[in-house]
Amino acid sequence: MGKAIDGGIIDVAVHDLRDWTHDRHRTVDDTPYGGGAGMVMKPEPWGEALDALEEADPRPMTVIVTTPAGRRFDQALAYELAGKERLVFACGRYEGIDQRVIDHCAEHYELVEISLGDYVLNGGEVAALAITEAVVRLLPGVVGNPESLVEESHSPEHRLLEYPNYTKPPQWRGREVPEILFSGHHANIAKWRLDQATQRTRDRRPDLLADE
Ligand code: 6GU
Repeated sequence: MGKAIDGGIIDVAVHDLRDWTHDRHRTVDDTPYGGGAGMVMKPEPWGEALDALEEADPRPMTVIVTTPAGRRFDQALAYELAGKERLVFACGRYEGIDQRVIDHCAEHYELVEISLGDYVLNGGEVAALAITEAVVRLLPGVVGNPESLVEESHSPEHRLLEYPNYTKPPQWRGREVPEILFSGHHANIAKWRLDQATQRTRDRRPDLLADE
């Protein structure tokens, strides 16, 4: 992401939601209506923050709310987001954000609720970083060699896990590099790699082979 910023491909800003509070304690949460554990993020600071960001830049905002209840993040969604002009991550803390903020975003912006997977993070900040890194590396000029985007795991071209990689030295701690990789026979090497990728995927992620 640093390279993309330095190269002028993206710009990034971080905001503190408390900048849009007005009380002495800069309160962003409150107890849930209906009772229950934990705190819920108040709608007013979110509303003012989103208004301010909208006002500061004419580009259409795609608002991403990070939540374990969202659409599962994957490489296809990373490609979708890479096509957007302006991503705004709303990182919730505590038990969540008042639902009216989500509904407001759905009405006024393009909204995507995203989950990294079936586990719970305390806040959305780490998730936002992970999503950002997956998206930014897809932008032209960020990854050094664009071909490495084609062969990698989960690329839309093959949806297999990546084959194992080797580099020098040819022996290391008694372990050898597979002989085929020294053969110079590009067709055989490609076939071996496809076999390896297929076998790995069958062993580790059979779900990837099951659909389509
Ligand atoms: Cl995107 N956010 C939070 N807070 N927890 C998560 C998540 C996201 N994905 C899985 N758990």
